[in-house]
Amino acid sequence: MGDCIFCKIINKEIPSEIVYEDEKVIAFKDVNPAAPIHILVVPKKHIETLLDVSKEDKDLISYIYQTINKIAKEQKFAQNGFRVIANCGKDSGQEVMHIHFHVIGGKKLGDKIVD
Ligand code: DGP
Repeated sequence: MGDCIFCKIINKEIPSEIVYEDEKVIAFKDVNPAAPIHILVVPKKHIETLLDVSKEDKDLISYIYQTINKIAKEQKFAQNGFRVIANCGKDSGQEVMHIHFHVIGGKKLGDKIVD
């Protein structure tokens, strides 16, 4: 959609370090990494927040997790483990209003999910 930064990345109007792409999803390195591995997995369909996910997105959401699985194996961090985070709305600090899944790893992560 017009001003969405992730739509611009999808449309290659803004450069990014893409690690995976197909017709349904794109995955690229987070510009501000929280860990050695920090990849954002993003559906190409513009969905603003997790609250906007509907029944028609059933296959897409499953596909996103299958893609995360594939990337983790290809990039060899599946074995060591990783964390997936999806922020939604104000209290979560969601900055980009296009759903995305943070895939974080490459080190032993803290045992608290939130601080
Ligand atoms: P969230 O708070 O869940 O909305 O996280 C948005 C993430 O997107 C944040 O970790 C930084 C990242 N990000 C924002 N703009 C860009 C960009 O232009 N390029 C890349 N690669 N990442 C971005």
